[in-house]
Amino acid sequence: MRKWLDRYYGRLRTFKANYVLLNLMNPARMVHARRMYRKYGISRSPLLPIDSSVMPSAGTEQPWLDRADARERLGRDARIQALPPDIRQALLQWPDKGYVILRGLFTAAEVDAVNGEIDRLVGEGVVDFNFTGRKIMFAYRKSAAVRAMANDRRILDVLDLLLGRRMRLFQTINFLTGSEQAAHSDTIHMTTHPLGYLAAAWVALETITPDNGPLVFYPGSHRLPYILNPTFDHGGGAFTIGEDAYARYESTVARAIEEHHLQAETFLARPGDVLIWHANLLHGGMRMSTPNASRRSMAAHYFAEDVLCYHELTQRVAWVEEDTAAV
Ligand SMILES: O=C(O)CCC(=O)C(=O)O
Repeated sequence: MRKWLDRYYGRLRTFKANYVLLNLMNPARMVHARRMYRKYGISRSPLLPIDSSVMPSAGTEQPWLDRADARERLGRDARIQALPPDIRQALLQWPDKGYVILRGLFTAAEVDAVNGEIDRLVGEGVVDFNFTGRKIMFAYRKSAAVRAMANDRRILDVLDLLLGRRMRLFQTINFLTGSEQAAHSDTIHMTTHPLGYLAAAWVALETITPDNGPLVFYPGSHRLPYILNPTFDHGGGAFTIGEDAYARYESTVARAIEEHHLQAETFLARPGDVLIWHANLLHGGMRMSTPNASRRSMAAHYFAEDVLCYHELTQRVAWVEEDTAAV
């Protein structure tokens, strides 16, 4: 039954009209998008399908650390100078590498609290795995401990500094095992206008070894051009999203990794370690060499509160809660 529903849901998701209908039925969730459409002069209804091909190009800006002089400006920044040397070093590599590692950010007690909450929520059926069978989406809405970790002020402060705007939580994903997800950039799923105002924080909730499917990432890949709908054959049409659009996207990314000779790194971590990555950093989940090994972790995605967030691949605006710190 579950498999049949998933397949049915999968097909349903290709019809753009469904999203228009869902948007129409959820006016409260469209408030942010409407405000951003006005702000950025996007002259079409936010109910309708959108992707980067219809975004205005005039006057769009880049995050300050994506610009050519990023390294120098960051080095001179007073906030960076005031940080302890290890954190300063970690942050200084952002413009070139596109990631920052913060070791030991969360205590064992904080990690245990989140793990306990996830077990409880899964056990009580309050949250469940999505169609991938590996991801528990939006658990922050159901648990104060998850919410507190995702909205940790130290993470938000780093994100605000790196992106140059006030960042806010959009979504959390909790894992009990590895995702084994192919390399991708978050911007294909959660796109912003202007581009680049998104980042993710990944928290190790147990020891991450080469065997339990660690996060894998490609340092420096964030500097490659964004791979978005106009730059690959996604197979979609006027009324439908390409049924295998994501597989086509993944092949395009795999080719880019090969062409640019990108070298993978893995995030081997202790519980409480955090890796923050750039909107366009290519990353995914390594194969689990021990099948179904436990790999408790949480990915949280954030975007700047005064930009438009939408879903490039499924061509719809994101539904944004007004306050993700207190749901
Ligand atoms: O945790 C993983 O294995 C991958 C996570 C990921 O790709 C993401 O959250 O964007």
